Amino acid sequence: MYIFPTRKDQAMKLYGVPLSVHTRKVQLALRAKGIDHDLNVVIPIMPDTLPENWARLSPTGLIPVIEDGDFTLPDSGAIIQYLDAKYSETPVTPADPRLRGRAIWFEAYMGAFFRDVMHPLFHQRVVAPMRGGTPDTAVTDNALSNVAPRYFQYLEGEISGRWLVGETATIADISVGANLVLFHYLGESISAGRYPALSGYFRQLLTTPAFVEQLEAEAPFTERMGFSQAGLAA
Ligand SMILES: N[C@@H](CCC(=O)N[C@@H](CS)C(=O)NCC(=O)O)C(=O)O
Repeated sequence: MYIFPTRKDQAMKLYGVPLSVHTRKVQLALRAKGIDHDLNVVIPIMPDTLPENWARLSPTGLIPVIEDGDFTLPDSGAIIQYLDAKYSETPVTPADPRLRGRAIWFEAYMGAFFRDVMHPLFHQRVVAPMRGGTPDTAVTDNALSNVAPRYFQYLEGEISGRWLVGETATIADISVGANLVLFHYLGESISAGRYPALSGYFRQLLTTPAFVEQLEAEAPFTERMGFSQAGLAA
């Protein structure tokens, strides 16, 4: 029997923002593992949101970072490995060597998807207007028409069941889902005609308790920022 850790009195501190893919990744892992956390909103492009000791907390300046008692750690991948080692009774990284290798591979693959698709889209559609500029549609068109389809086609061929790897939710699913939520916030969607397996898999992922809880928790913030969850509705 699993004893789920609930530590309201000493909740882990997470620095990040709900709109961020990598903050969402850590939040989804925490929720899947049943671990409480307090989110401290830090938006790297807004200097007045940065804690005084930010340079020490985040050597790259990126979010997320956790503070667990006197221990701090940046980087979603490192944080999830830490959480899996500390709360090993509810793993999101499989123990089986092949499944483990594949789960970590998909996490890395979605890191590349973030770099090649989500980052340019987010930068053009959100950051540029915040800075008084206009989105460069050549960049967004390229990301959507030439780059994203390669990633989606690959994922389409890898999905054969409810979970991307093995018989339970893993960091692979968390990584795909965390990215695709932002993809939808930005007004895009996964074509069910072109990618039926990926689209169905993602829809099912959204019904899992960790995703339901996460979307509910981030809604007030993302709605205030003008993003809608309508495209994520069943
Ligand atoms: N490898 C890092 C990537 C973190 C990352 O790219 N964070 C983004 C938000 S999702 C960020 O901090 N962007 C702010 C910036 O680029 O200044 C991780 O997995 O945590």
